[in-house]
This record gives sequence, structure tokens and C-alpha cells, in this order.
Amino acid sequence: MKFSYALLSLAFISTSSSAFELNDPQKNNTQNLIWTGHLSPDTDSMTAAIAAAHIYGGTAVVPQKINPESRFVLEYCQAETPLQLDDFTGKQVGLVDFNQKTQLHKTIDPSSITAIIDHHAIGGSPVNLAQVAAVDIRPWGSAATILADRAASLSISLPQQAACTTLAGILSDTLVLQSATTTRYDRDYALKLAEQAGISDFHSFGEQMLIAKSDLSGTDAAAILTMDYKTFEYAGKKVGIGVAETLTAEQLTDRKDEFITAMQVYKKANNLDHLFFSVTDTKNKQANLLWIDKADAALARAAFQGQDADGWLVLKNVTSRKRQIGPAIQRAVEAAN
Ligand SMILES: [Mn+2]
Repeated sequence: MKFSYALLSLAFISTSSSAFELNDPQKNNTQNLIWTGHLSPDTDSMTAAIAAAHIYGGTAVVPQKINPESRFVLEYCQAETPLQLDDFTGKQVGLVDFNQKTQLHKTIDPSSITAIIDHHAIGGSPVNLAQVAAVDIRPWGSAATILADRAASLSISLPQQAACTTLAGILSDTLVLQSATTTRYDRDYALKLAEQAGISDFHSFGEQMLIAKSDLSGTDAAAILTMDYKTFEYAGKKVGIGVAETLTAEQLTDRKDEFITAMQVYKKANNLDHLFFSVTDTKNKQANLLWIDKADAALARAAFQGQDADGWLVLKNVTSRKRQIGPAIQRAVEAAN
């Protein structure tokens, strides 16, 4: 009796999970449905999860601690803080803002993934799914933009707080519509969402977000290294890239020795083949790249033509890990292996 019940419920879960429909939310089974972004959650991944939960039902969570910029956004938008979930066992999971297994919370079983809404390349080591999931990946500036478009095409109007957080997702990932990854969709939806949220000057909101992100004077180097951090798998090598976007880059580049120590500890503890850290200067639109050993130095030199400055490699007009830093390092790793 017990056994057949278990079988029945198993059949129920697998049928419903394979049937997730992004175009027809009414049809979905939203039982135990969780929306989550990547490890080291950023504002786009958090706000895309919030928007997805509004559109499709279920609960938005973060898989790790919320960063200072995102905390500012929640306060500004008067939105509820998403729960930090440490155990995804038994949940039906929708992924937003990533598709890499190296960025997946370790308790997420790939067979529980029913949807992926993302704006990243399916390179490196994407999640390996035996079942068919509903997948929507577009080359837009943020995952939040894709969710805004989903809501619009389903005639679902996001509540004011969620319109505000979704706007924040767009502004965060596109550096207030200034990054090379910005598309016309990001611009259009930023305008629409600002209107919906009752924000008359979204540039000022974006500036305040950048400032909230920039003040890292009281944060230790190890925390800064992993605050906006991703692990990739390139040519079978585990490659970590941490980024600190800031308007006040000197505040961080002056702390080079602290970062070197933090990177040595982190690289060893996480068994990484290569590790890079960029203090990304959003005011002067340049990246300051750091590494800690010879192999990483060789890769950085192969990947970039930059200028040396006090132990950092300065990369002019480089602000995007997704579009610029990641792909260049990927090519260098693949060429070396
Ligand atoms: Mn994103």
C-alpha cells in the first residue's frame, strides 16, 4: 500500500515537472515550486526569481547570502526579502540567470529542474538534464528583462514592489543601461517598469545602487572576492572569476595584498585550477585584473592586452565578465589545454 502510494506520487511529480509551460502558467503544477538564481546571488538573479514567482507562482529564494546592493534594492522597493534556502531537497526548481552546474546549489537535484530562464551562453559545463525542461535563453542584458517580457506577453502586471525590483535587476546587470550587453529590450522595459513602479528618475535609482555596491570599506577581502563570483569549467579546468564592481576602484586596488592572501586561501580550499579577480571600475569603465600564480599569469597575458599598474592588469573598456572577461579567459584556457 505504502509502496504503490510512493510510486503514484513519483509518477505525479515526474509528469507535472516535465510539463512546465512558460507560455501557459495556469497549467503548471506549482507545488513545491522554487525559483532560484546562481550561487553568490547578485541583484539580477534575486530579482528575476522574485519576478518569476509572481508570474508563475511558487517561492523566490536565494541560495546564499544577499549582497549589499540587493539589500539596498529590497529596502528601496519595500519588497519582501527572499528566504535563503539551504536545502532544495524535494523541491521543483526553476533556475533564473544561470545554466552552469558549477553555479548550482549543491542540494539541487538536476532531475528536479523544470525551467531555466537565462541570458548566458550555454558553454562550459551547463546543467545536464535527463528530462525536458522549459528553457528560455535570450541574448539580453539581464534575466530580469526576460521576465518583464514574459509578464507583458502574458498580460500579467507585476505589483509595484516587483516592478521596482525587476527594474533593479535590469539596471544592475547593464550598469544602468551603459554596459556593452545592453539591448533595446533592456531600455524599453526599464522605462516601462519605472513607470509601473512610480519611479520618475531611474538613473538616480541606478546610481544609488552603484553606490550601495561600491562601499566595501568595511568588508573583508575574502568576502569581497566571492560576493560576485562564478566558477566555470573551461576545457575541463575549474576556473573561478570574482568581480567587484565599484565606482571607487582605488579603495579596493589599494588592498591588493589582502586580495592576494584571500585568493590563495580560496583557490586551495576550492581546488581551482585558475582564479582571477577583477576590480571593475564602473566610473572609468575599466577592469583591474589580479591573479596569484604563474599559470594564471600566463593565461591572463594570453587573454588580454592590458597595462600593468601596481600589480594589477588594467583593461580599458572592459566591464563585463559575461561578455568580455569570461570569454577571453575561456579562449586562453582552451588554447592552453
Ligand atoms: Mn544576470
